[in-house]
Amino acid sequence: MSSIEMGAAIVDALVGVGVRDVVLAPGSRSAPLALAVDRAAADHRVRLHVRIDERVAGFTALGLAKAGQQPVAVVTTSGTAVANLAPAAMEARASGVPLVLITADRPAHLVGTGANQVADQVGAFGASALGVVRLSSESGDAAAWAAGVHRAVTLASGKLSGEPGPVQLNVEFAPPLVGPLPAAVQRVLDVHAESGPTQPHVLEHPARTVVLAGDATPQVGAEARALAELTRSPLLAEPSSNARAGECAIAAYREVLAELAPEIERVVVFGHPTLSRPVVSLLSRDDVELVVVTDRATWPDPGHRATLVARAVEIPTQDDGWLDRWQRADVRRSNGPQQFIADEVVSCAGPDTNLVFGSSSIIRAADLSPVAPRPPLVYANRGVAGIDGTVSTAVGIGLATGRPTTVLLGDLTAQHDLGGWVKPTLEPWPDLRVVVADDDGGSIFHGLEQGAPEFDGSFERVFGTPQGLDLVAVASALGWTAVRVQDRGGLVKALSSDADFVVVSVPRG
Ligand SMILES: Cc1ncc(C[n+]2csc(CCOP(=O)(O)OP(=O)(O)O)c2C)c(N)n1
Repeated sequence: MSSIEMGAAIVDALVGVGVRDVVLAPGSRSAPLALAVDRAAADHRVRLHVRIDERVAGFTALGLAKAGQQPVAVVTTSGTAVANLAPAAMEARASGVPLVLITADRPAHLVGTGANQVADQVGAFGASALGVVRLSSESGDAAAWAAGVHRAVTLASGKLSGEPGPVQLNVEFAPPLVGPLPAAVQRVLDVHAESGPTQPHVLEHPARTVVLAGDATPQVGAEARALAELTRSPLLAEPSSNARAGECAIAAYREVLAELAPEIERVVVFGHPTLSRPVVSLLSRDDVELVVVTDRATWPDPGHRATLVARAVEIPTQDDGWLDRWQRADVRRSNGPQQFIADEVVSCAGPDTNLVFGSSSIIRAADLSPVAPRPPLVYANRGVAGIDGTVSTAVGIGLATGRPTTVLLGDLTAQHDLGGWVKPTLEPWPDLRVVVADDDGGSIFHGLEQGAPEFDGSFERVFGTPQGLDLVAVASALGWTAVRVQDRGGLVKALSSDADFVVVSVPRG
């Protein structure tokens, strides 16, 4: 894909999301945008205003947006041109005026090389900008670039956040910068900020639908479950979705997708799904209508396919046979070494307790565990899925809720937060139990590309990273009642004992 295509896609997306005015200052790097916006103006799809001084351009855009009460885009070339938008950005932030600051850039590999008119301009507006969206002609496609524009304009509009202001859209263009423009494409994203639980956005046309619930708060999880049950839709719920309950929840959905995904026509997403590749491919399909339900100002759409973002939706009830087929296909096929640990801990956690998952294999095992009849409240740091701070997070959750809390995590994840095992003597401490799936190293990597036999020679040292630590000895030294168990029977016994630190030995793989 080329810079010319990216320039055209950006302008098409601006038009599609409702931007009516674009202010442009001339330059070379921004040429793909200049040509595309000139065509859009000639076609009466936008009003174009050209100013030679970027500071003038910025304030002109500010005036247009202030009085028009709609997001306005202002386009500059790379280098100091960008910095000239700073005064207007500062004013726009303070007075809540929606501006999209489109700053053309050179490819990132040129920053710091002495190449002409290159500065490190990402984040140039500092605290004035509500956010930065970055695009490059060297990665992504027209759908991805349009999705970036939709995010930038929605964020600037304050539609979902209630906080309008300036957003930087930094776009790297690699040569060639000019050429014949592709045909204009209408790319529409509906953002329904006015919808909500009492006034959902109504989708009338029938489509074979699944409700997909990623990591979410208990409230959002309950909404996902309620929508699935009301409409008899299969519910594909990750362990920390707080929706993995009830008869619509398909426990082994990740595996069932292999059979039934081709028939899905609409996905309604709640929360932040991150756990499995079958879900990522579902969310990337262009023959699936992707509806995102969110109460946040940003929304998950890694495949750049969302067509509707709303705070709540109403969808038609599904044909009887659809849910039935998912339920009949809901049979787990795989059984990895950590599976029994996830199954037992999930089934033992009562409804008035918290269950906190570490990242890596264990939460993916729980993603195949049977649906618990009365599940606990579930938490996980899935924002960026780090293996750091998991015990400490669980301590915070236990303290905030006052409920008994179990944290289930891998051995490296546990060791990463060794400082979090220390119980401060003068501080309140929650009712907390730690359960470690101990396979002495990172098993997740065995299932990824680096687990292939050709990397065997390097695997243990740079991916597996076994530490050989006696976790029970360390935990005991820190005052925990720690035990090691070797199998399911031992785990069941330990979970009904007083032990607050349970290490389960499992083979890696
Ligand atoms: C802070 C941080 N560092 C590194 C990673 C990369 N990473 C992901 S999983 C993993 C290994 C986790 O091992 P373990 O906790 O034993 O779980 P297992 O893979 O065995 O299930 C690492 C290093 C990360 N996600 N977060």
